[in-house]
Amino acid sequence: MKKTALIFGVNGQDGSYLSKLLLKKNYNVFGVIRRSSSFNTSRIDDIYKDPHERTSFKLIYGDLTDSLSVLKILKMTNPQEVYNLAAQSHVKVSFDVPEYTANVDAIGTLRILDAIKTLNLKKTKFYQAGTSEMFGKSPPPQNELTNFRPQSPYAVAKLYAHWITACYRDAYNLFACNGILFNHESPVRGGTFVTKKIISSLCKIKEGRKNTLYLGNLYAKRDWGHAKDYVEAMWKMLQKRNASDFVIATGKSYSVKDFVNLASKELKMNIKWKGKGLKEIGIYKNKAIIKIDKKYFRPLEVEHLRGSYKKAKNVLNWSPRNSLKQLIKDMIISELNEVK
Ligand code: NAP
Ligand code: F7E
Repeated sequence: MKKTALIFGVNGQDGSYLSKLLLKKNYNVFGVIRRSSSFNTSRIDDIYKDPHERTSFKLIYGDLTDSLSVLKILKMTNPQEVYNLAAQSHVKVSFDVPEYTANVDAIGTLRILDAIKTLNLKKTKFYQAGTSEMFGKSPPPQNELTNFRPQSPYAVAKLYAHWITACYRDAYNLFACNGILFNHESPVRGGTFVTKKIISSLCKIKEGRKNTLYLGNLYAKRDWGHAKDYVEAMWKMLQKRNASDFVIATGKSYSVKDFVNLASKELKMNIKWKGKGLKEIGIYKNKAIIKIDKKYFRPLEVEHLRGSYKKAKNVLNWSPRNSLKQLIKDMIISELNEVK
């Protein structure tokens, strides 16, 4: 019997990788997309081009801010597995739209959980896309027992989602897991996240199609993994007999400046740094190609995230397969193809 999965956020970075993984595992996949005034399915369009996968992959309109649509979709699809990947996922933007972020990321999660409970879907397993941002100010290494000290409206909203998932699991005996995922990237990462922005700009600068890359805080450190590996961990969580919460990370961290240096090395661009603070610049072929713009700083910053994935390794037999170097290579190959 084919299993059915329902993915909220199907056209996002993770949704596109997870769809492909589940289709490979012979699932029927339903994905929820929002109505948009322009096409918003570029990350999943290739699935439609495959005549075999097209029959197992269906898109439905819905929105996490609309409980009627959430309830209707769960009733109609009656899935064995639900993945909630939908979110206003940009930390900086969450300071601009805090109420909307809470509505989607926090209450949106409640809407799905309550629909599962109300419809009495006893066999439905639920995955919640939690984040290392919830650790915020707690120093590394962070694991499942580390205190949450969120530093943004995004992280606070995700913290509500984390606890309401645990609450519904305990109160109503739902199979509900929280993944606490550290940053993960890929060639289809959104263009306003720092890794994609750096790679995309450096490739364009190298090809003579752009002059300057503007960045914010170069010294924040992140634990960056590959989205391809991380969606596999999501699936593994829902295959266990018991529901639990897991940190998914690589265990290594690098600063934004380290990331620029690694990417430029891969592109064979020799960048020299000069100056300090807002005056710091990156020089390539005698030109300042990297400058600091204070508009990219956040009202509060998370300085250092580095996760311990020991529990995932022991319980799920999961470890990251791709190194940061491999991730950067993947992103560069895809970007250069596009630029050219
Ligand atoms: P993403 O690329 O920004 O995708 C977010 C998805 O959510 C998109 O499909 C988006 O649709 C959808 N969405 C936004 N608002 C919605 C709404 N009101 N109703 C229904 N769908 C809505 O994010 P991602 O990187 O794939 O991340 C997936 C999930 O993991 C997110 O919840 C994110 O917060 C979380 N997370 C990500 C990371 C990471 O490093 N990538 C780490 C930890 C946790 P549109 O295309 O219409 O906007
Ligand atoms: O920033 C610094 C910035 O926006 C990373 C989301 O997927 O991962 C992501 O959140 C760091 C921060 O990711 C720029 O200040 C410097 O310290 O790529 P980011 P994020 O905020 O870590 C977590 C785990 C999630 O859950 C989120 O959904 O880079 N930084 N200069 C910059 N960041 C951006 N975006 N743009 C800059 O110009």
